[in-house]
Amino acid sequence: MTEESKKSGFSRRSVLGGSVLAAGIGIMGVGSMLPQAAKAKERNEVRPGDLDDYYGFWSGGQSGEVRILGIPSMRELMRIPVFNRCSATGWGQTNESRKIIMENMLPREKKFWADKGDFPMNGDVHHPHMSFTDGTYDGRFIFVNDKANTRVARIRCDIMKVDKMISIPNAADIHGLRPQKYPRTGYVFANMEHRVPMPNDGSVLDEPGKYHAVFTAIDGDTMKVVWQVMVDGNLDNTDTDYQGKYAYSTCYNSEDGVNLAEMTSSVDDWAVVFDLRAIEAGVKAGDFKIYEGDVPVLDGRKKAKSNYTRYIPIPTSPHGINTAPDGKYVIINGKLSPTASVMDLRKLPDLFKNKIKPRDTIVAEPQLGLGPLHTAFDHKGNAYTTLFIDSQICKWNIEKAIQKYAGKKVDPIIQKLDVQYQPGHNHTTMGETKDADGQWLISLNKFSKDRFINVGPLKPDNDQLIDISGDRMKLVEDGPVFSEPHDCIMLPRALLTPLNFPGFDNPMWDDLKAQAKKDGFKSLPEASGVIRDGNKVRVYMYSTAPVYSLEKFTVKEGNEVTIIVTNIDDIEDLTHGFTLTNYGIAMEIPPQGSASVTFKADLPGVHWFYCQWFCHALHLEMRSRMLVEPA
Ligand code: CUK
Ligand code: CUA
Repeated sequence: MTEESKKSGFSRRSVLGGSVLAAGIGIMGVGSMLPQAAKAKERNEVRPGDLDDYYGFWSGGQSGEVRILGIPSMRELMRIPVFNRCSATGWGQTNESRKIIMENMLPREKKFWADKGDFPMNGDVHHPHMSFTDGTYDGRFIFVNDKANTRVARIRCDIMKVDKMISIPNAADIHGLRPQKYPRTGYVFANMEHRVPMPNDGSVLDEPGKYHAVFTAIDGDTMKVVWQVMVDGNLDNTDTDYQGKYAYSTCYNSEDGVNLAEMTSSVDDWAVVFDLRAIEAGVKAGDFKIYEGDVPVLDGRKKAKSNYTRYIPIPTSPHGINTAPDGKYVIINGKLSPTASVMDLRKLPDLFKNKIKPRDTIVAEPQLGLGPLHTAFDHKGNAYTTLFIDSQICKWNIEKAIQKYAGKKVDPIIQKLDVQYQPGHNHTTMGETKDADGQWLISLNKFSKDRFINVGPLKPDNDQLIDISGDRMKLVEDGPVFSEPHDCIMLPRALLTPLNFPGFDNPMWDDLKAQAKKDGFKSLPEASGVIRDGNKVRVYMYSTAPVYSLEKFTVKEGNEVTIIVTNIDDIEDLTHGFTLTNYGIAMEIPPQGSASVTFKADLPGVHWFYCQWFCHALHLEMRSRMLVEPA
């Protein structure tokens, strides 16, 4: 309680709670006389059995995962393990997931991880973005960054599983991430935030001039890094245009500092603009150096005076950078400055021809409030900016902000809405595509404080749903979430048609299919039996509710055992599992799919394995035995 509220005997909470309670009693008084169905449906209400209008894909922050939500219900529908180890599905333990996670690690990482359990089991996902075709979502992939371990992963949207994961060379972490919007993705751009010496071999500590950041372009189809550009300062967030010509990133720490005082000493930082055609031409012309991983690194630093980059001064420490759906404007959010800077994309060709000065590309700089972090858009030319320090969303009009900057007496601010509390990202339905529809806005708030019953020192974040279909923003729902979604995207459900069966043609099982053939089986779904190959034992079985095809099998202590389970049930929603008791092993086997796991049989005795996904009235009986004979 604040001093003032103590005196009055009211806290903000008790006042709010009181009014909600009073309103509730009022409704109950009337409601008790009316049949339940007569109550009008709220616009965000999704009644039992009804389906949501939108898919939401949420980053999972330091949980390392991605989550699928239904909007507007805010129900969490599914989790997609990405950079985390998943107890339920075996992600990070099955041979198939381990191959995806490890095959594109850098040689130095493979060496570092070889004796430590093979790969990092954590991640920090900030930015989930779908692939685009012609300026709008195409439903193929979702790309995510791992700030913690310098990785980028790709989720296949037909089966909602990761199919590629890569480490970014010459970088120390990956923060901002965006796919190219036009003509298609194409490039996926990834920002390195924390500058390190290059090469980072331990010989340099306090020589900031030797620290660098790189801007990375990944081919979204092959998931190979195609080029990098070295820049001054560090790189925070990034976005792309609707013409396929430019990408741009915010930069704080233009001072090249290595501590807080140094990083925030200058009044100006900048946005860096990348000219994609010039960079491609530079790669072709051989104007690059190779440091790590055979990736051409071009010099886009100021002193190189190249045509690859331009640096646009922005008040200190800008953060989010968001292209408006009209394809004309980019909003650069001030963070430490109470302003947002509006960059006009149509001025970039002249900037690169040096016909205008960098600041000439800025056509508005409205005062929005304290701590502008990210901006979302509707289809009517309005912007919605999160104000972290003010705990508000500011709705403002871009054209009016431009008119005001030009000297007209207009007020671009339309409304400020309190959110609870301290918003980071926000996002509108389809708001990062040319098809923004102005229906819903999500405010991803970093603190929930008193909004939910207390669950201890670690409290959920609060993702709030805001109805933006009318003239005024209206807060309609609180959504508690586990740490710590940074960002999300929302798209109409008609844009996605996920499969009910992954299908055996999924390349994920190519290795298993080939091995099953070699082991003499007609096909993977028909494989059942034990193959002994020296110290290696491969145990094939299929599962069909409620049994595994093997009732028991025997191995010797010390054998390297690979279990290959194929789920031949062809009923949707009929997942089986394989949990090997006291061996720390569990995996999901999707209908019409396989999974495999390898372990050392070093614990003699009878060990039951059972199915952990409820699949049948006799699900509890779905279990068999492994006998490990002592050596
Ligand atoms: S960042 Cu977290 S609030 Cu990593 Cu996109 Cu701005
Ligand atoms: Cu199969 Cu439970």
